Amino acid sequence: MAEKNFIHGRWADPRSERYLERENPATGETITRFPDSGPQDVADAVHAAAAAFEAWRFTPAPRRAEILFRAAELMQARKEKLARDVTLEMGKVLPEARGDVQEAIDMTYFLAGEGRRQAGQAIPSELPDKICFSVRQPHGVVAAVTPWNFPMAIPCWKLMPALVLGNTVVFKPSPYSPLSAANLVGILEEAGLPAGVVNLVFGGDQTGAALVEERRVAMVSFTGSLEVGREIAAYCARYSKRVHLELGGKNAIIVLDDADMDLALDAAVWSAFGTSGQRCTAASRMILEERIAPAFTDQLITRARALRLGNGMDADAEVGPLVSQAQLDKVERYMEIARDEGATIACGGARAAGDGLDGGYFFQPTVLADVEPGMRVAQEEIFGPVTSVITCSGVERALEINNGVQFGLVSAIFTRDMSKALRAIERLDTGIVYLNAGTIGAEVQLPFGGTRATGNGHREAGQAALDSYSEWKSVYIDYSGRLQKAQIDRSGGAN
Ligand code: UN1
Repeated sequence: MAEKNFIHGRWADPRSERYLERENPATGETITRFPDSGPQDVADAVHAAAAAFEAWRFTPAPRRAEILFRAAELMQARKEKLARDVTLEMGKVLPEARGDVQEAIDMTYFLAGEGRRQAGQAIPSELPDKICFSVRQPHGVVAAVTPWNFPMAIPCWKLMPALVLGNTVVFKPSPYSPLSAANLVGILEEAGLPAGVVNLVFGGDQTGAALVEERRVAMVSFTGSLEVGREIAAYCARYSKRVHLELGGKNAIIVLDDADMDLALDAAVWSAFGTSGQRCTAASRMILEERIAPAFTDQLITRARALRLGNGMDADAEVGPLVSQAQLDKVERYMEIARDEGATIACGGARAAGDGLDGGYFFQPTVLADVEPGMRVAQEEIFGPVTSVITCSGVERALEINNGVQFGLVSAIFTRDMSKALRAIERLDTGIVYLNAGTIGAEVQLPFGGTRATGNGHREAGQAALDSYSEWKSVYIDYSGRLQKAQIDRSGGAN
């Protein structure tokens, strides 16, 4: 079986004639082949998107949105099959894969609703007989370069706002999640999207780079690593391309000594080890107030040890594999780094084997203790089932440690003290803050994104997404019949 690119409404073999393979990360078995697209394929896709732009941008937004509604309905109808493909290709356990698809559905319905909103401002002029308003304009061709960890949800975060605003898209998914990409684009085709409005090119880093560098790409929306994101930002700055970046996190759960410990513990286990820690929003730090730290850490270790690793298709699996050998190697290297810096591997710390796990990329849920805030394991995004326990003297120090990393995606704090809670909400320097809930589980109707190195100030999701995928046009209509000069003609006021 081999996937095809989708260019100008047709499923096509790559002109490069090269293919890559994807394996099931739980078993190592090959599940599909897909194009390793070359510059010609990318150019064809961008050409198709550029050619489709004029007609699509002038299709009334509510009409565009109807296609999104249909796509959401199709996703809903096929939810189980879509979820199984997510598990098959990237390993998360089936209930989480269903959540991924549900988030894609939610986002698609939400943005379809924007077909009849997209409001601008109507605002007074400083001159008589003059009307002022603002409207949103699409950018043109949007390149959506997406990761594998939410292979249904994140493409929808990017494609749906782009489309409802009248942009056309070239979609380059991660080479680790080709099935979901083909499923999503197939659904958009079936929902009635005109040819060229969404194009799909499979490939690796070089395909992504060729897409970013295509002259007719007006905007790049990228979710992935900090290193690649910075390269994209630098390139886009040079050529005045719009850019949206989502580059990860080093999120913490703060537990103060008055917190509901059982609740905090449930949240810690779910946020640190859900999706095997492969979420931008994963809790990779636990910042614990000294008095409760020993007991909390002990229980966290007990809970981590009890988690059942397994193929995500198995009903009793709680934690699936990592996505790839490279990711497994990376997580393993961090165990060396942790030891070298003086941290203690309190549980886990190694690959998991036996019991049917041998063929997959499984890593044991890991708790690192004796971690200081400045250590690399407490500063760098690991993207695996690893969390670092850091102790602190009180809420002020907890906030300082929380904010003392380069990323700023999510913070969570557990406390029953309202003053401390409100103070923390104000001071936690992240794009998302949770009180008495873990770090994962953002909903589609609120802005999603982070401060500092996590992004470039843009947000996905919520109505904030509209700002990323459009720009404003301000319109002045003067019906006075004479030349009126703003700032200079000042009759009738205080002067
Ligand atoms: C991501 O990991 O990049 O809040 C996205 C959450 C999910 C989205 C995660 N709704 O964990």
